Amino acid sequence: MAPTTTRHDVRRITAQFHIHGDFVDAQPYGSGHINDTYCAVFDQGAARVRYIVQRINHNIFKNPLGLMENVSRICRHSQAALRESGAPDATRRAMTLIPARDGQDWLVDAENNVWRTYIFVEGARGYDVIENTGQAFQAARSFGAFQKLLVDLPGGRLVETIPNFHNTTARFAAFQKSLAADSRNRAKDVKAEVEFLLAREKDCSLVVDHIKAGRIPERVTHNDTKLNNVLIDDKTQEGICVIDLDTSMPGSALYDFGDMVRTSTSPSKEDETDLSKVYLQEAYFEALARGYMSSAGGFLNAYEKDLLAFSGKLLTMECGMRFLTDHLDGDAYFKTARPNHNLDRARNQFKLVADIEGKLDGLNKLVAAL
Ligand code: ADP
Ligand code: GN1
Ligand code: MG
Repeated sequence: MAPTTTRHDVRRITAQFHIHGDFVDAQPYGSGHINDTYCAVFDQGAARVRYIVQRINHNIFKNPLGLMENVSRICRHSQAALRESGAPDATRRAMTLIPARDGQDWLVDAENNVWRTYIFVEGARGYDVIENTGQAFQAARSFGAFQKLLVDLPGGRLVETIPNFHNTTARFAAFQKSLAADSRNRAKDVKAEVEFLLAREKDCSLVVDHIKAGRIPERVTHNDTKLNNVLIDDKTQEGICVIDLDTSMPGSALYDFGDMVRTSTSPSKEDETDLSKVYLQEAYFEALARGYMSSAGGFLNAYEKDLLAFSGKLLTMECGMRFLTDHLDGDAYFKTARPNHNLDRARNQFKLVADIEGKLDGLNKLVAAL
């Protein structure tokens, strides 16, 4: 099982960042599957102030310093754009890194862990399960605006923090390799799931082939547009801040839209085991498509627009395949909280894929009508 959040000496870590006041407390925070995230509280006299302190999972991100250079460039560019536009409360609308005492935007500790500290975006939260179509519209508008903002990111191509991250052809090959190795002797229990994927091998290469042929352009994309990676303002319900920038790198607009469909159209969590509660709600898909087109519609080409609905099926299948692969590998990648957690997640995602398949024609019509 991949380790669940381990305790670190966050007081000692934060002492090496430019944070004013006295350390009060730090607790594990959020429901991310990858990094170790803490919320640290400081007493600054007039107020208690919270910070997000994260240890980058360097088993997954093999080049954490390259990753931090990406994140730093994106944060600075976003802050500059906000200041230029005169937007109020800029530190709530884009992530802001607190520098370490040596002036860098990150810290390398004695065990070679890479740490960073962000200003805590107060008065907003991310949702693991969507509550209304307004949230879908807002999340999609925010991720589209994020892509638009990064169209003119200065400083050259971003580092690929995980090469081939959404290369579904390569993901399929990795799945087949794990299946053949069957290192935990689990293949015998997942025959139906394996069949499900093998029957859909062709789908895996469609977008990758369009990209190779130049029909779908490379863009700077977020690549992890889970609903809980956009914070929604508690009062106004506006999508206020895109977070979790670790996979922001060259990608396809379709990866971002597809992962929104995966995480924002079903009424239950991605590890729900009652599969009757897992299905795509058309009204949520429509809200996503409208929100996304409102900010990204101006730069998408015809191929991208045509494949928006398909991308929902593709990214859901890809994620299910990654969960199943991790189950076969013995749960080495995603954090898990119970036995067969990754298998439950895979089954959940495949149910959603099957449901999207049945609705695809209608969804395509919906997009075309926009
Ligand atoms: P992971 O890659 O493990 O998903 P995230 O960067 O998404 O890590 O952070 C985990 C959680 O911490 C998020 O889901 C969110 O709830 C919270 N979080 C992260 N950054 C901030 C921030 N700047 N302000 C408030 N909450 C945050
Ligand atoms: C991980 O970090 P988090 O929890 O936002 C994963 C995504 C998956 C997602 C599935 C770097 O996202 O790719 O879609 O879990 N991130 C990485 O919930 O692998
Ligand atoms: Mg996250």
